[in-house]
Amino acid sequence: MALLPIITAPDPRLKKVCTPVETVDADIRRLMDDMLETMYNAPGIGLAAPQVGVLKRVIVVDVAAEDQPRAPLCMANPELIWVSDDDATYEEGCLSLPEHYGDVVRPAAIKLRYLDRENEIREMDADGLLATCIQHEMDHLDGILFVDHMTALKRNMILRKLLKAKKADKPLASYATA
Ligand code: GNR
Ligand code: NI
Repeated sequence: MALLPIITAPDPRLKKVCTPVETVDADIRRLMDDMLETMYNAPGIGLAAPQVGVLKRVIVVDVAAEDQPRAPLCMANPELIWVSDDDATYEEGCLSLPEHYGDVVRPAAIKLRYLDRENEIREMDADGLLATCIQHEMDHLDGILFVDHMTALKRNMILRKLLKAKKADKPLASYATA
């Protein structure tokens, strides 16, 4: 297992539409395991492959409370097959937008289909924080960040601050080519 560096915005890799996984093989399983380790270490409740620079449709999630046993979920090619008419609003954060938070409205409950760590097709229902987190991770696979659900004013305020932070602690050459 390995800790992977997490990419922060602005970065072109966070804007890409990711490629479906053909088979969950040993390489994808290693990616899932490394992503889980990276997520727990951050700490976070979800992580999408593009956040670690891999443009594949892979996500990991664990919304179990800190005092509960771990409940990791590993998914390749997740697809929504139903969403509720009811919406829910959560204050979201993102490891790629560190120290910024904002309210996002999404369907309150979902049904999804995905390939699990053993390459088996699975379906599951989710609501509450789990539904929000899965939708947040699935957005990453299409190059969408939670700030893209907010007003342009709020989004640009956050992205400007993150760009400034990047410029402040990186030499000119590295962000010019990022
Ligand atoms: O750790 C995370 N917390 C979180 C809180 C509310 C809604 C979504 C999330 S996901 C985030 C980790 C992350 O950036 N995943 O992409
Ligand atoms: Ni995120």
